[in-house]
Amino acid sequence: MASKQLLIVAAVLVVPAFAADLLVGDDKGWAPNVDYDKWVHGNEFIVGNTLVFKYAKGQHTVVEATPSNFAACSQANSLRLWSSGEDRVALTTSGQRWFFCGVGDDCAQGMRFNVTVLPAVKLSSSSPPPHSRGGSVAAVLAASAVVVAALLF
Ligand SMILES: [Cu+2]
Repeated sequence: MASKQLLIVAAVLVVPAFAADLLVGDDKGWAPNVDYDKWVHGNEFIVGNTLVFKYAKGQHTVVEATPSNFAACSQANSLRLWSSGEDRVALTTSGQRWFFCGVGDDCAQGMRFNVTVLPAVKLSSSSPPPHSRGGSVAAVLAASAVVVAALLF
């Protein structure tokens, strides 16, 4: 009985390290007048995560663009476009990606950001893990601690 509950707790702690939904802008969502640079710096983007853009459908869009088109807020030759109001963008490969709103002059007003997606954690890797992987490892250790605590008590 108790062990089942604790297994669930452990799973909740472990899963976000590998397949977290990242709500763009947190509680402010995808909207004007949000500091997305700050949001990006406060998050960790790892292969397997999914960006979730939430906004009133019709008021904004999500455009994925090349760096130069991102800099110019240009939708010419955009890579992808989403407009559902709750767009899920899976981060399937490592590297940089660029997003902006394609409605009005929202992009020019700052409704845009770019992210660097890091490779998924490889525990077997022989190279020292970069600083950014610390959070994921900590989550796994925290989950392990919960399991150990469960066994002791
Ligand atoms: Cu917009």
